[in-house]
Amino acid sequence: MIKEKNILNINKIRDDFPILKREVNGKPLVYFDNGATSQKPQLVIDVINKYYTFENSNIHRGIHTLSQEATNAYEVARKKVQRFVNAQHEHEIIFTKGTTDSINLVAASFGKKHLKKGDEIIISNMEHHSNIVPWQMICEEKEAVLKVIPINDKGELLMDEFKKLLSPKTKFVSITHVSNTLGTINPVKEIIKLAKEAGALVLIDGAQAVPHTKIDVQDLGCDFYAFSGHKMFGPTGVGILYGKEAILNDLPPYQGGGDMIKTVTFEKTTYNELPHKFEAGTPNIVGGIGLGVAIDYMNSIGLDKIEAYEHELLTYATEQIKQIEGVRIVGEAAKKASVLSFVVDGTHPSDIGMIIDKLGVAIRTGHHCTEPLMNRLNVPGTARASFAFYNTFEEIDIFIAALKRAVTMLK
Ligand code: C6P
Repeated sequence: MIKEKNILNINKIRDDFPILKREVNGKPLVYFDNGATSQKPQLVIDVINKYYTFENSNIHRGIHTLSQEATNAYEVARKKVQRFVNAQHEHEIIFTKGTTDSINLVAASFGKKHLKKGDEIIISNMEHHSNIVPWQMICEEKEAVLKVIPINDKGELLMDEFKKLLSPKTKFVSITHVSNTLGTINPVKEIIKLAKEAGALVLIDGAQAVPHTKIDVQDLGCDFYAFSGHKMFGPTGVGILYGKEAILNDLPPYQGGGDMIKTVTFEKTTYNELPHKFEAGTPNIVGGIGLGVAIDYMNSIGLDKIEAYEHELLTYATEQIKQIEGVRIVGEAAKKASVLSFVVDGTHPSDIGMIIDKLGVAIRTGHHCTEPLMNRLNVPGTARASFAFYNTFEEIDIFIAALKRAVTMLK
């Protein structure tokens, strides 16, 4: 039963997202593919337009006014990110291209300096490829071993198995906060505590958590936290790596180039201070600025309200979908974010996706870049509806009606 439909001023919020007014295949768009990327509010679109119209300049390089203004706007955005995740210092916030880039940075840099033959890295069975492949690559190079925390059939981590995997050989634990495919919210605080007791460093992949819940990296106690701007109402091509100051200082740079150096001679290069040491080359300047505006926007709504509202959406959608014969939910963890994955007996997920797209409903189908998870659950793929705070209960009704039609057609 839905307790509160009116946690948010939903009409006002929807007005802020121009794309939500468009039609797809002659029907009003119902956008339930927020896990892949979220839509952008007008404020973010406007700041990108304004930047290229009036302010465009390179940063950290020029003494002229435009360059200083652009540098200032970019560094203000960094401060907003710092406050948003409650990092202790703003130089602990590294701008990257996205979650994938952030994880690659850590795997390559940590691996290069600290990984030796026989060392172990722990990930889980529900990781996105972005949190598997970079670790496989560095393990192969260093002859280290990748260990995997198994899950139960509901899509929850087996914490006892995790404890058994931890040993003095464990050098790093890298785990997703929220599963993009199942919606499972993992007990990351406990994972971090256990990993730290074993002497390992910990990275949390926050790509699917940051858009839905308040993050406090100091409270979590993680060494690294990675996320993407485009899943949290900001632009594509920008993301964040939070890292603890002492640990970032200890790691070697990931890429060489402009901005990450102090001095260069042909004999020797010395590196810049944090955060610039990890930010080689001209960054996605407007991406960073746009991300800052997206953070302002989320703050103006309130993370608590976003979380509560999305919980209601998920509960309602789950109740409704369970009433359709032949539909099976994939991922029934006790704690879930607003992701609803499912399969329909005797049908292929992509057929479902294509039919409901004709009815204006956008969902994602396939393996969701989690092939090892699909193998574990013995499904080729799923259909996935993922909700954001601008979605409505009425849209869920449209989705359910479209899904019923698809199921009838395909049976
Ligand atoms: N998941 C999805 O539809 P990038 O592409 O770097 O912004 O994010 C990668 C990534 C890493 N971790 C998790 C948990 C993710 O969900 C994603 C992106 C999208 O589920 C696209 S595959």
